[in-house]
Amino acid sequence: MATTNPQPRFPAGFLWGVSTSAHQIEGAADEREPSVWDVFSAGPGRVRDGSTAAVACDHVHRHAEDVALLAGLGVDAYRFSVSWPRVLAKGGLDFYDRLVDDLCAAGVRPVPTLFHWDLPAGLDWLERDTAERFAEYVSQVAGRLGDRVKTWITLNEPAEHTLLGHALGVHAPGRNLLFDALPVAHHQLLAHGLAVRALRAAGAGDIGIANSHAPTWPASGDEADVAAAGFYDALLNRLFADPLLLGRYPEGIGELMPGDVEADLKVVAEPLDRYGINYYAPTRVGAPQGTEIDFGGVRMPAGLPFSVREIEGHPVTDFGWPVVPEALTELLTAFRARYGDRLPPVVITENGCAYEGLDDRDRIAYLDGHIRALHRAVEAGVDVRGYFVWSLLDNFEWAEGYTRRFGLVHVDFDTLERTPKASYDWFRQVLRDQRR
Ligand code: GBH
Repeated sequence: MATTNPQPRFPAGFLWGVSTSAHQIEGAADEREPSVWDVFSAGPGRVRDGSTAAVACDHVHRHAEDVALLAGLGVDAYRFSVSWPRVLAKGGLDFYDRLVDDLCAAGVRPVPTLFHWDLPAGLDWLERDTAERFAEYVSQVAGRLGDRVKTWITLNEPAEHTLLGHALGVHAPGRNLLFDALPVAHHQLLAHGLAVRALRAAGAGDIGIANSHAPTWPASGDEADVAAAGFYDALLNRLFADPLLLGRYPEGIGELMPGDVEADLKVVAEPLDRYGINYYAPTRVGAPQGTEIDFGGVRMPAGLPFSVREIEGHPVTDFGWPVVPEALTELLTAFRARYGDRLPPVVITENGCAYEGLDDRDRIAYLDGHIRALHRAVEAGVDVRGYFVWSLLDNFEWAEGYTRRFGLVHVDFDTLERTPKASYDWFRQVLRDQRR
């Protein structure tokens, strides 16, 4: 069986890790300020199982156990996120201070993401001022943790936060603005650039962002399908990568942004040390079909200048997302070709899949295939420096509540008991083989 062979060896110093995010695991909601996700998930019909993340994995009270799981796994690094609403609460930074100490004591490098969708409830990404407020908060966090934290990630997936949260309304804050959501993208990118400056001012040397990217496949060779796929690619991939790496918006999109963005783009394009990519699946896109369409479980309104189509001929996860490891190689080599030397060393900041069960062979096969596909990108000359599995723990999967399990570790959401899955043991062995 292919999955029992040792993985091909990655370059020395390659960073192996796992990822989580604050809102999805922390719980202890009464020990922080409210976020847009607390408000959103309290509304009826927003989250599939009617749940909220008020308790989630109760990680705030069980972080010692979770750090022990990380140490047992043998990862080099742990990517978690800092909750801005928790930092706003009195003593909120104390939790991250302890977590970072525990990680360092366990020999695990802390890799905090400074924003993973849980905006403080009073703030709004439609307002430009939110970018400035973000930079202030980032300075505060860096001032407290910067003596021990050397690796920082500014934002998680501003594309998904814009699309799902502000254009389609299926995530917090639940707005249905379609193309009028574009300022949300610009303000997050500006917030990123200001945060990079704030982190540099605090002495940080290893800074990146985690963007979601997916190769976009035209539904056919027809001109209309190719054009629609190109537009989708501009909106979901290049809208975020181009300003960061090339200092400009894709053609036709800059014009839709608020005001004169030229000066802002200089801030957005502050040089980065790492470019983080969250990869799950490719997307197949064709000309509009005039009906509602399904996008990974999300209903998209008709009237958009494209339609997302099903990818056939591949296994799918419990989420319905196709399993296509070779698309990760394709994504990375295409990135290298497009951005050339402007592309900093890449880190896969998330990769994983939803499956039920403790004997999760499907997850092992998914991860195995993707790590091999990543290695092929390295062989093809892409400078890749790390790989993080999403996720350490089963957690609050946003609009899906607790109905989709991404963890290497199972969580019983009644007792909060943690149980390592087969994939946890498998990934531990992968890490051992890499170090032999
Ligand atoms: C990430 O977003 C988030 O950062 C993380 O918080 C979350 O828990 C995790 O992924 C799992 O969802 O229908 O086949 O075209 C992932 C964003 C958007 C990636 C939808 C896959 C659709 C795949 N995803 N996309 S498909």
